[in-house]
Amino acid sequence: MIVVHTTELEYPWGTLRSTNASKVKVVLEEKGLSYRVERMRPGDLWKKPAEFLAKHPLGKVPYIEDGDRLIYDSTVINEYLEEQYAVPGLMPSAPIDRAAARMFENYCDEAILVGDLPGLWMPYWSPPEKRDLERMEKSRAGLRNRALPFIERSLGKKDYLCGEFTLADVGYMCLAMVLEVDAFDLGEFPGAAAYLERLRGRPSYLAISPATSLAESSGRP
Ligand SMILES: N[C@@H](CCC(=O)N[C@@H](CS)C(=O)NCC(=O)O)C(=O)O
Repeated sequence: MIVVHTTELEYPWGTLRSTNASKVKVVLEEKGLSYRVERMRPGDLWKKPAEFLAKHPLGKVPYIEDGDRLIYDSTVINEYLEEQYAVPGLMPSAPIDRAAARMFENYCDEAILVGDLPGLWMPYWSPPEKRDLERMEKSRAGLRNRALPFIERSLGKKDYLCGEFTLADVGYMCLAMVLEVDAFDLGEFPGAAAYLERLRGRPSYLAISPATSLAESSGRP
């Protein structure tokens, strides 16, 4: 059984999860693999005790253990899962289409998960009175100026970024998760709104949905 190491906590405003680790949970669910979630205390994520650094040299989540194999970095893990557990396949077959899927994933990692999303997401790990509202508003503006027009443009009339659901869409499911907690107004972006709702409708989203408790999202047998 695969073990996913991550950080997840329940709050009155929903269950919050590491965005990068959520990418991995979605792929494990999409592939129907058996896995178990091991949750690290957020304090350890920042203090980086030696036993944690021994597993992930950067002291980040996610990392997975698949038997005696240890793999870190959500993109690397998902590529590993795709190659090791090939059915159902989550990548297009032609090299140029595979490159397109990787570019969409790279955009999500850099412009969203590292770029504009943390400023909106991190404050939710604190009570409302301790949140930096200015930082949150700046992040929302960043998403409106960059990622959301990109999604709108890239989708065109397609249901998913590469036509069918692929690894390209997985990171955007984490955007869907954060914007659900934030009740973000997507009125200006009807294509992106429909896309994010489509992603929320996939059964794999239940493993990362803010409405799913920790007890209900600890893995699959
Ligand atoms: N590129 C890495 C990024 C991992 C990452 O930044 N994870 C966050 C949680 S979502 C983390 O562990 N942050 C703690 C830190 O940066 O020290 C991946 O995709 O796995």
